Amino acid sequence: DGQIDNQRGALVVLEGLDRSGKTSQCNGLLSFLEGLGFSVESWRFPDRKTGVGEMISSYLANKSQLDDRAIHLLFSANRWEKRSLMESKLKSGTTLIVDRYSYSGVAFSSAKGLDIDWCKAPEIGLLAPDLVLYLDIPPEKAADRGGYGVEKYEQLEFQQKVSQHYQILRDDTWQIIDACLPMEDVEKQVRELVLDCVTACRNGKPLSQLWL
Ligand code: FDM
Repeated sequence: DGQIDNQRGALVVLEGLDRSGKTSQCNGLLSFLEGLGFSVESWRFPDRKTGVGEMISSYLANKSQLDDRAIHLLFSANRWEKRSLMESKLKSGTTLIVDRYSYSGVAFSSAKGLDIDWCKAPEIGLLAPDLVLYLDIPPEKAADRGGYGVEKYEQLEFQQKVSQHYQILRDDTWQIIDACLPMEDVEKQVRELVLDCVTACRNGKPLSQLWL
């Protein structure tokens, strides 16, 4: 229809512990929405391809050490360097499916003991997601799913702390999905929630900013 140019895309974020199934759901959503004819891209944070992303990647692989606050700010900078592209994509009608965002940033850093408000501060002004799908799984169950890799943070005790810190960040953009259900059931819920969200954005729901 004639209004197509004004219809913005949706900013959909998937969050959850390692091994909660985020990445599979992101991939599934991408092909589902493409199949329906929507303009859609799948993104992830950290974006390891930028200069900042390379520093993060080396830290996660235990190839470099950084102060807890320094790495926190790099994760945040990695989102800031993508902000304007994110905004132009959304405004031109492309829906973005994003694997991790500021909630990971705050949950992982505050789980190390950093003050939560300090952790949130550098995220203020980034684009707020229209929908956050939290794939909820007990840390012990996630650990059973083929185990963790070798990167920093992939240990049960730390994931338990992260899980608790995620709970503090829940807001009204969040939908909690039981990630222990069979994958097809998770996928069905995810699709329904995302379609509603995409529709609301096309119908003029305004873009907003984080934590204001
Ligand atoms: N992570 C991710 C953070 O600590 N802060 C952040 O801002 C983001 C986006 O990095 F353990 C952590 C979460 C995870 C690790 O993520 C790398 P992927 O999804 O495994 O690439």
